Amino acid sequence: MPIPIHDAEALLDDASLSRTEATGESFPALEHFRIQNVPPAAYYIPDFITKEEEEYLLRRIGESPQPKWKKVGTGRRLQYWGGTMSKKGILLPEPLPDFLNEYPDIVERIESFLRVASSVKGKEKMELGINQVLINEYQPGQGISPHEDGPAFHPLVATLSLGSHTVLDLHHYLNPTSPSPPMISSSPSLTEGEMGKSIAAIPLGHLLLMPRSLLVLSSTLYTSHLHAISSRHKDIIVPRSLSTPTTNPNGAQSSGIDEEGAVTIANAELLGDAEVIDALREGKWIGERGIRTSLTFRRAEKVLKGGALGVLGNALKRP
Ligand SMILES: O=C(O)CCC(=O)C(=O)O
Repeated sequence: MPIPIHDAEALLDDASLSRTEATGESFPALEHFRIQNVPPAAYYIPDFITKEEEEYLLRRIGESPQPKWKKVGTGRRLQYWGGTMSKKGILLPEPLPDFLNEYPDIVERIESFLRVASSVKGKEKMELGINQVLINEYQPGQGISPHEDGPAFHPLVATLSLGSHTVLDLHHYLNPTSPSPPMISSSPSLTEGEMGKSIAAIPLGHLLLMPRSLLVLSSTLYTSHLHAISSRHKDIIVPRSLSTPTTNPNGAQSSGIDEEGAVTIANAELLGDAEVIDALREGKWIGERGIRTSLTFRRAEKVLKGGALGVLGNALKRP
């Protein structure tokens, strides 16, 4: 059973905890959170923040000025903090707001969690260096089509879920000989080079993301796979033993969706949620979706020097 991050201090005698040198904070080793049965590498950390922190963040996000929100896709709303990307994939930086890097300082919590939890002898520490936070708000029935976050960002992202659960689908590209039915990518969020590539219609895995959890995607799951959220009002999850798994070309298990739309999830062992675990033991868990707000923490690799003012400065420069 995973240890909620904010309770980790209570378990200091656990030899698998890593401790930060700077603050003395401790975290369970990252390997505890690795999601099995999906390509490398995804980590699911339940209860990364407390209920009070979740309420506070939702309130502060809700108080953002109206023009900060953009409507996209099927009506979901999004906001960027830390700056926006130029057409050439360069971040025009702006300072992050206090609710992200002062209280509850999620940015630093994620950075130190990754650094400390990944610090294993002989292995490179995971460093993110967050400089942009993308906030998505989904009403029940809204989702996001399969996409990659693209090469403008460091191939490691962390997503915090607030308010409601969702199910994230992981997709792969088809190779020409693959038997799985294709869907042709035409999503504008795909990077230019990926447009027109066929995507397997059957996801290779599903992840249940509960409120307050953190999902970390890295390595090939970032660089050569896609992720999506289907537009549903409710999710039906069944235990793996009740589904008929199929094998995709990567050799990973695909969980088929049955007539009712029930799916199996790859992160069931990591959920740490008694209600879901009990329901799965009984045969299925049904979750009505509420409004879900997700915060995606990432690092744009190229940043304009001098910030957004630099652009203005350059524009005003005389020849
Ligand atoms: O809401 C999420 O969990 C995913 C968001 C996402 O993939 C995106 O905005 O690119």
